Amino acid sequence: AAMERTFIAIKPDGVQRGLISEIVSRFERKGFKLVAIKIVVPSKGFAEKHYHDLKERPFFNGLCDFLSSGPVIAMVWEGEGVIKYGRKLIGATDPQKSEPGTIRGDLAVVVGRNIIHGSDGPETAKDEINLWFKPDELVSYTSNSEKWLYG
Ligand code: YYY
Ligand code: MG
Repeated sequence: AAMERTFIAIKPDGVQRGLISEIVSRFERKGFKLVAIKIVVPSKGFAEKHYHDLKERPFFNGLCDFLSSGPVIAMVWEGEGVIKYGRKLIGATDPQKSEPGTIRGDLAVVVGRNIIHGSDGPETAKDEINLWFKPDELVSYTSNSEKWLYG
């Protein structure tokens, strides 16, 4: 896979439970590069935009209420294969089914409080990055580790 970017968000439960550094650390230690980060309380309408694909699902309203209930850490991570591998680091949607070693497997218990969001493909990654960030909030830089990570 080529160098790509994905949108990752720590939801209000992850923030309130003091898991920001734990989650950032897992992406950072893997070798992915942080290119944007901010803390924001999304409005209900903004949450509905973010989750628009799920608007017919019975949990949609509760999900959007929850995402907009407090501070969220919005991030963009860059790296080879980061969209797909980011989802692997996160684990299955339902923490009861997430493997140990994954973020949700290690740190969450129920699907309605699964602490983290990650884009599920190249198209959603592009759309979500554009929804949450202005272009000038993304920082392009060369990490000193790059030559050791990629050879
Ligand atoms: O991408 P991911 O977060 O793993 O799952 P989605 O199917 O996109 O659902 C988004 C979000 O909705 C999920 O993280 C929790 C919530 N949810 C739920 O509350 N109940 C479900 N049965 C399915 C999803
Ligand atoms: Mg999803």
